[in-house]
Amino acid sequence: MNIQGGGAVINANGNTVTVNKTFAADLGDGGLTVQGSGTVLFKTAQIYTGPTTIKNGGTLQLQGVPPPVVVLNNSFESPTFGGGFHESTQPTSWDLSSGVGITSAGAPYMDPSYVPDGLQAAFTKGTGSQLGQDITFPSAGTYTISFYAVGRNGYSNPFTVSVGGTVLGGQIDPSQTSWTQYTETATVTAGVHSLIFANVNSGDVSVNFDDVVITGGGGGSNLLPTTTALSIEAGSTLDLNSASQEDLKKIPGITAELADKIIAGRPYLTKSNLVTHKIVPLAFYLTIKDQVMARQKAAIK
Ligand SMILES: [Ca+2]
Repeated sequence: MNIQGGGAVINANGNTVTVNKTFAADLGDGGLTVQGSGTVLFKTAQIYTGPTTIKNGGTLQLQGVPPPVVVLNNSFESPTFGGGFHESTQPTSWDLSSGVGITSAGAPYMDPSYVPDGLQAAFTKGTGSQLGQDITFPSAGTYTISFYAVGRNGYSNPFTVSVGGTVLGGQIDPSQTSWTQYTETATVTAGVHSLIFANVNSGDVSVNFDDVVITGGGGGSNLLPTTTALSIEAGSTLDLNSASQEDLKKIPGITAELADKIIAGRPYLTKSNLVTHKIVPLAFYLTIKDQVMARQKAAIK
């Protein structure tokens, strides 16, 4: 590594160079440049200032994406019913209060004739009814909790979602006729915190839930400094199998949603899997293909 122009320049010279060091603000404002053939593998988060530039055939590989957050039976498909509405039935791995259960595509009390994921969804019903699971968060940080909800038609159906006792985003009164995907953020310490969906309204009110997914967190999910501008010159690449959402978003045209889709679709045997696995349309792929690659050693799902 050379320090030049107020920043650091790393040339892997055809090898893979593993960087366990955190480049800090003392690099100056020249940022960091990766150039030449070979791969520079970052294993720790960086906090330098200035741009990140990958050029002259260099490859920057980012490792350290946090482990996924596991939500057991997140789609409420277990236990399996052949349809219908099953009150006071506990989905596997979830804790329920009374008056809750499992519903299915086409069941009564739910206007959409489908569920967003699979064949079944869970529901809470009446004041005080809750649906919850103890979630292990692998590291301190901010996580995104996404889920689908729809209320019973003809009723006001407010509910709250909380993590560790903190209500996220206030009361939600969902649509009564169509499933809506909600995303809430929770900042937590590492460890176990209860995720709870709770009915607020009284009376014969039910709210249906499906497809609970938790993503994000600390532990190196964003290895490049949040303030850095990433520029990738022709012939240089970012690794599809290891880059974080934040880093993928630095490629023009890649939104947060698309970055998440790319991450969810890992691993990629070849970058053209982006098209063959229907992650992006061919026309868009052609605009980014020279800025990405699919390294095989560090595929992290
Ligand atoms: Ca489901």
